This record gives sequence, structure tokens and C-alpha cells, in this order.
Amino acid sequence: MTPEDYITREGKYGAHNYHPLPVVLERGEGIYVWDVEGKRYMDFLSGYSALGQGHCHPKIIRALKEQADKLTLVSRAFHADVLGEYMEFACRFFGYDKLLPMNTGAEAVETALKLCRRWGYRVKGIAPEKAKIVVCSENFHGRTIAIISMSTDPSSYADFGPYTPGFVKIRYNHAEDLEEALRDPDVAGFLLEPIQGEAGVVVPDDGYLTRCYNLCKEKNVLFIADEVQTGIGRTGKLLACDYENIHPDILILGKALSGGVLPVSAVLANDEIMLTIAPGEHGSTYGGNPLAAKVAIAALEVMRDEHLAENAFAMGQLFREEMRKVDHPMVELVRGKGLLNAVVIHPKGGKTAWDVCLALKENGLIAKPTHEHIIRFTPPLVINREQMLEAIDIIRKTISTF
Ligand code: IF1
Repeated sequence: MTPEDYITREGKYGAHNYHPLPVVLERGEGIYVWDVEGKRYMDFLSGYSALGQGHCHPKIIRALKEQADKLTLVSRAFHADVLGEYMEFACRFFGYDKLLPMNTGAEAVETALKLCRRWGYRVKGIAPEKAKIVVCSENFHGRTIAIISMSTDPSSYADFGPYTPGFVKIRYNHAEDLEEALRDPDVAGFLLEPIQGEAGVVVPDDGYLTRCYNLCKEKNVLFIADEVQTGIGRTGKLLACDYENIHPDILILGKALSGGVLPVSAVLANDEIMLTIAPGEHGSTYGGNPLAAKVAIAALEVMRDEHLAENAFAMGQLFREEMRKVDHPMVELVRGKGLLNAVVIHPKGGKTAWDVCLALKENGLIAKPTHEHIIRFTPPLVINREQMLEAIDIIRKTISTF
């Protein structure tokens, strides 16, 4: 089969909800992936940041295989020996009383929304059906109906209505909007991405998170951080909120929590919030399954023991420094934190970010455009200096051909 055969088959039998780069991969190791013809690429997408620990990290794969031979699923109808081990490990790792395990990022966001509303009614004392949650424009929190009801991007929400009520949308990076919104006593929580990923890696001003957090504390409103993409080392700290020493009331994790091995997500919070949900009121068949538990422990250990946050910090600095030296009309702006970076591409002679990504692929580096004119560069956090310099060289040379 040729690469075209694979692509045609996928398009014939699969829903057309994605527009992938025309590359068919069959193997991965560390920062590298290989296509069906044996060509090697540097992976500068990392499964949308899930593969922070790199492809097929031996320690994580070993944990997966060992557990797979013993016990894969019990559902939460029974206890499993490894679930408490994982929960204790993660609670200590992130500094919370309790963890609620889910699978995808979207489910974890949904869980956080439910927890927030519950807390709003049962602890804060908001009147029934009145609770509101404040969210930011240009947000991305996933694809469910409730989540797209928070979206300001028509490609996420258009013609999927009717929408879920109870969300108030304010501008991102404008603490004064939050101050205004929090005048309403029915607000239970404020949900945000510490850096907006899908929006094109929008980094808010220093101090924004702190101002928002303090406003929430003043008004008895939960500060909820969606760190599905920014968390677990991606931005150069364990959490992006760590840059401002903010400890969110509700922390949402996903993606790299399993190192790209399984869908594993989690919500962390203290007892006052978490214990508002009682048995039978929320859950998931696969949430917290033994495979996920063992894989997540291994993924977090790898991130800690290999100092991936520190490496992301250093490699990110190198990336932005070198990319900012590129003198080419298509390179409009380079921004990001750690290894969550974006380059804003100025179209030239009808050539767009998509064309740049196609050319990068030919030259052995794969990345994906977002919003027509932005390329996200998010390599695995295990990338070393030599590899990063090689990648920068590929990007520089590719752009110079335009
Ligand atoms: C897609 C971006 C990344 C997320 C945040 C929750 C979720 C995500 C902050 C939901 C998911 C994804 C999903 C992916 C594209 C993608 C993405 F381009 F939108 F910004 F990562 F770069 N919170 N992000 O970023 O997690 O349910 O998918 O596990 O194709 O939709 P999920």
C-alpha cells in the first residue's frame, strides 16, 4: 500500500472531522516518528502535547505491559489495588486532597463544571438553577455540548445548538472584565487556560493569573485551571499556574498525564469541593482503570525524574531566541512559554502556514497549522539541545525557500 492508499481508505470509511497533514506514521520513539515508507520525522506536534515524555517511553510502556498482563479494568463497581496508589501519588504530586479520574480532557472539564456548580449550590449557597461559570473568549476546553456552549469559535459551536446555559463569556487577559463579571453573586467559578492553546498559544500578561485568582478569592468564586494542555511540564514548569505560584481550586489535567499512551484525565480539588459529589452522582466506566493508574504514575515519574519541565524551560528559550533571529517576511511573530510555542506566519505569494507545514514535512519535521496563519511548535519535552538546533535549522532553511 502506498501512503495515498492509506489516506484514501481513511477518508472513505472515516468521518471527515479532521484534515490531517498527508503523512502516514507507523512507528515512534522519543521525538521521532517514522512513516510507512521508513522516512523519519521530528514530531513537533507531540499528539497535541500529550507526548511530553516522547513516543513509546520505555518506562511507561513497561508499566502498561506489566499491568496489561494482570488486570485492565474492574470499573468502579469494585476496588482495584492500584487505583489508590495512583490517587495518593497524584494528590501528593500536585498538592490536593483528592483526585477524580476520567479519560479524556473534555470529560475532565465536564467534571470540573459539575463540581463547580455543585459547590456553588451546596457550599456557596447559590439559589437552585442560578449558578454561573465565567469563561474566556477564544477558549478551547473540548468538544462536548456543554463545552462548546462556552466557545466563541463558530467552527466549534455552529449548528450544534441548542446550547447549555449558565456561562458568562469575558475577554481573556482582561482582569477588569472578571472584576465586572464577579459583581454577580451567582457566579460559582471562573474557568481558564493559563495559556490559550487552540487560540494560537496566547500567553497572558504577567500578573493576570494572580489578579484573577485574587478576585476569585475576594468573591468566594472557584478558580478553575484547565491545564490539560499546559500542565505536566509543557510550559517549563510542572503547571503553567506555577509561574505565578497559583494553586487552583480545581485543577484539570489530561494529555501528558499518560505520556500519550492512553486517554487518562483527572480533576484535582480539596475535600470541600470534591466531597460535594456522592456515590452514583458522577463517574465513567473506564475512569481510573488499572492500566490508566499504572501508566499515569509512570508518566509522572518520568516527567519528575528526567526533569522534563526544566528541559522544556531551557529548550523553549533556545527555540524562541533562535526563531526570533530568523529574518524572513513570513515569520511575523514568535511566542510561547517552555515548549508550547507558536510562530505567526505572514502569507507570502499565496503561500500559507499549511504550505510551510507541507514543506517542513518534506524536510523531516512535522507540525500542524492552527487558524490558517499560525504554526504550533510543541515537540516532546525530552528533546535535547542538539535535536532542537537541528530542528531550528530545518525550520529556518524551509522558510527561506519561500
Ligand atoms: C482536537 C488545540 C491542542 C485542550 C484544553 C481540554 C481539551 C483540550 C486546554 C480537551 C484539547 C485539543 C484537542 C484536539 C486539538 C487540541 C488542541 F489545537 F485545540 F489547541 F491540544 F493543541 N482542554 N485540545 O487543549 O481534551 O477531550 O481532546 O482529550 O482535535 O480537538 P480532549
